[in-house]
Amino acid sequence: MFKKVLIANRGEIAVRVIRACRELGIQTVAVHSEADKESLHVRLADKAICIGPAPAADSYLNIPSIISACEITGADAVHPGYGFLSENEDFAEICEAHGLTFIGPSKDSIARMGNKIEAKKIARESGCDLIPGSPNGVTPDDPEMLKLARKIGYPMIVKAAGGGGGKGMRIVTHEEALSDMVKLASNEAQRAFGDPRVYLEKYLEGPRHIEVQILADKKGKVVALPERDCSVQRRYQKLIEESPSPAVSDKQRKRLLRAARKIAQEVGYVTVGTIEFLMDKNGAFYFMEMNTRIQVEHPVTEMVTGLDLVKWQIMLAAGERLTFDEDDIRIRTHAIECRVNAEDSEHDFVPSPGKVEKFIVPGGPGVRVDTHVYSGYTVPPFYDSLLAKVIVQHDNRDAAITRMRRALGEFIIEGVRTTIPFHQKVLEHEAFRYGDVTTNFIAKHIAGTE
Ligand code: MV4
Repeated sequence: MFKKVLIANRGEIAVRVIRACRELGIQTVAVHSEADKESLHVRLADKAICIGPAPAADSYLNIPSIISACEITGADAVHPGYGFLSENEDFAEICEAHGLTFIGPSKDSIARMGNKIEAKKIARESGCDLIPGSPNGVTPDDPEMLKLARKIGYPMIVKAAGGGGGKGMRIVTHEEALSDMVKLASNEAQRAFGDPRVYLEKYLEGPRHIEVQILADKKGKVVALPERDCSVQRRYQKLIEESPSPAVSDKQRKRLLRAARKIAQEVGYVTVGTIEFLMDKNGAFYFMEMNTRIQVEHPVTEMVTGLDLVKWQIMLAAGERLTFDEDDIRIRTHAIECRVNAEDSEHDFVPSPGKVEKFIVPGGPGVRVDTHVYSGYTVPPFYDSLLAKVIVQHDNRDAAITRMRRALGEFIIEGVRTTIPFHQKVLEHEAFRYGDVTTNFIAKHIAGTE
C-alpha cells in the first residue's frame, strides 16, 4: 500500500480523499493555491504545500509545481480528484515517469476514452447500442456530411470529440443550419479543448441520463454497480443525482450493468470509472461517454451499496484485487444527492462567492454532508461553486425525498446565495415526486430558472 498520497485537488473532494487515506493508514499531502490557504483540506492533511497563485492554470493545473511538491514531500502516489488534471493523460504519464502512481486508469485508457469518437467505437465493439450518428468526425464543408446527415435525420446534435459534459454542443433542427452549426461547434471545441473535431448524433427528445459506476482491478476483474440517474441538470450541470433510477427495471439494470462491464473490459480499465448512457422513453439505452475519474456524485452509490469507492479506488491503484462480485451487491436503500452551489438560483444561477458568515450543516439519520466549508470561510471566485453535497438515504424514494427536504430545511448558510431554494422547488414538484424527470424537466417545470 502507498505510504504517502498527494491530493492534486481542492474543495470537498480533497477532503473526501484525505478521509479515505486516513482510514487506510496513508499519510496525506494537500496542495493549495494562494487563494485556498484557509480551505479545510489544507488543515486536515498531514502536510500542505502552496503550489502557486489563485488562477487554476498557475496552481491546480500546474504540472511541474505538483510534481515538485511530490518530490519535496516524498509522496509515492497522486490522487487527482475530479476536474483539473483528473482526465489529463499527459499528467498520468508524467506521474508514472517520476515514479509516482497515478490513482486512476492508465494514460492509454484516459486517451482512448477522452476522444468521444474513439470511445463510441470501443462501445460498439463491445456490443453496446449507439445513438445513430456519424461513425467518424465531420468537417463543415464535406459533401459526405450532408448525405450522412440526411440518413441520420433531424433534429440532430453536434458534439465535440474532445469534449464531454455538454460543452461545444449544438442542436440542428434543419438542413440549412447544419453547416453553420458544425462550424460553431468546431470553433468552440477548438477553443475549449484544443481539438476541432466534432461528430453528429440523432437528437433524442427528453432522454434520461443514466450512468453506471464500475470498479476494476489489475487482474482484469470488473464489477458494475447499480445505476445513478442524473437527469436533473441545468445547462449540462448536474444538480440532483439519485440511485437507483426510478425508470430502470431489474431486467434493464442487468443489461445496463453488463454493457458497462463489457466496455470497461474492452479497454482494460483499472480503478474506478463511469459509463454514461442516455435512455429514451421506451427504456432503450445508448452509450454516450465514459468518465475516467471518480465523480462528484459517487456518494449516492456508496450509500446504496455500502462500499467506500474512494478507498477502493486507492486500493485498486495499489494493485489490490476486488474481493466481491456483482452478485454480492444488493440495493440496500434509495439515495439522493443535491449539489449546494454558491449560486443564486433565484437569479439565473449567478455565482455568489464571498464570506460564509454562518454554516450549520444538517444531520440526523441517513444524512451525509461532504463539504470543505465552515463558518467564516470565504468562497474564492476562481473555481467551481460547489459548497456542499447533501446526500440522504432512506428505505424508498418517497421517504428519501422527504428526508432530503428535511435536511435542506435544516441547512443554515448565511453570507452567500445558494441553490437550496431550487432544490426545494424540484423536490416538492409533483413530476419529480412521480419520478418523471427528463432532460427538459427544468425548462418545463421550474419556471424562471432557464
Ligand atoms: C444528448 C441529448 C439528446 N440526444 N445527445 C447533455 C450533457 C451531455 N453529456 C450530453 N447531453 C445530452 N446529449 C443526444 N443524441 C440530450 C442531452 C441533454 C441531457 C441529457 C440528460 C439529462 C439532461 C440533459 C439536458 C440537456 C441535454
